[in-house]
Amino acid sequence: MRALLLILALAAAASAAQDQSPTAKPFSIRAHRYAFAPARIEVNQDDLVKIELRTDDIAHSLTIDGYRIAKRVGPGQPVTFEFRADRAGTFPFYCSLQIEDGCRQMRGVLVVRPRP
Ligand SMILES: [Cu+2]
Repeated sequence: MRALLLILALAAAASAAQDQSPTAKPFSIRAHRYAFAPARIEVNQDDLVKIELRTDDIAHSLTIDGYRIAKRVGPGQPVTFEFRADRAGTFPFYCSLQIEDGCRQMRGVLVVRPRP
């Protein structure tokens, strides 16, 4: 009897967790000399953000200090990464690989809309 109650409790917890599961938000971002496309991504707080980053020219990075993210990408070697947008706000991102001066101009912004 106790085992049955435990199973019911676990099932209820699992379905509750599923109800609250955030929407996965996929983005494809291309880094190139000297910009990101798109340069602005908008998500809702707690979304699971999935970014596929690629470049066709030289190595770049996508660095979001506010989320402690720094991903390097090389030509022909796309990288995919995920993070939970758990803090609302406007977070600049940039290319931290400044092999070429132009990379200093590579700027973008992550906007995380606060949950209602
Ligand atoms: Cu760059």
